[in-house]
Amino acid sequence: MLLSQASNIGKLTDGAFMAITAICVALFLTINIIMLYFAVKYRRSRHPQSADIDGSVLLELAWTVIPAALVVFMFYLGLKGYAIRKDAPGDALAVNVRGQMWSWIFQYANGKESSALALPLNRAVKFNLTSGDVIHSFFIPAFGIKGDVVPGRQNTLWAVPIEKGSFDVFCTEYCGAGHSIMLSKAVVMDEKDFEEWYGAR
Ligand SMILES: [Cu+2]
Repeated sequence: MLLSQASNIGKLTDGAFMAITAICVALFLTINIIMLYFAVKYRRSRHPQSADIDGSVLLELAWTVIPAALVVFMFYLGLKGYAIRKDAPGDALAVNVRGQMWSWIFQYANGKESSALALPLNRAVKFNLTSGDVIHSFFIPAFGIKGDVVPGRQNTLWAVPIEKGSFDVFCTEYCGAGHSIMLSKAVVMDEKDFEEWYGAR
């Protein structure tokens, strides 16, 4: 799935991705159309003698300042999304995500453990990422979130699931022979169903 709209963060990620893609497409078309135009206009049959050009301050400023501003704008889009990812709401449901060769274990505040990630709909979830051995990476494409799972430190991510369903969970850091089977599911359910699941030990 190209779009990651099953969480609030995914919508932001997709927004930034689409904006950057639109800028790239616009630049690609502009540059190629101008190039074709000049290639035709100044073809050899009409301009057998080439001319010396001394440069143009205005043009040089334009092609320096405009791309620089675009780069800064794209950086800003990325930074904004990155900064938001670091600040989970205070009332977020905490889930410890433990990566190990080659499976995921999800631990909840009441001590419940699961190999699948059960989540309530429309409630913020904070993921505390820890590793039992080597470096892994926790990735839920449908949520638009991904974080390194590093031994000896705890990284965090958060998201609000906004769509019910079952979504793929991957490890995206090569971590050994079983890396490709290091899979799980994030199952987003109604609050009531989640409470039932959470309460059953
Ligand atoms: Cu892994």
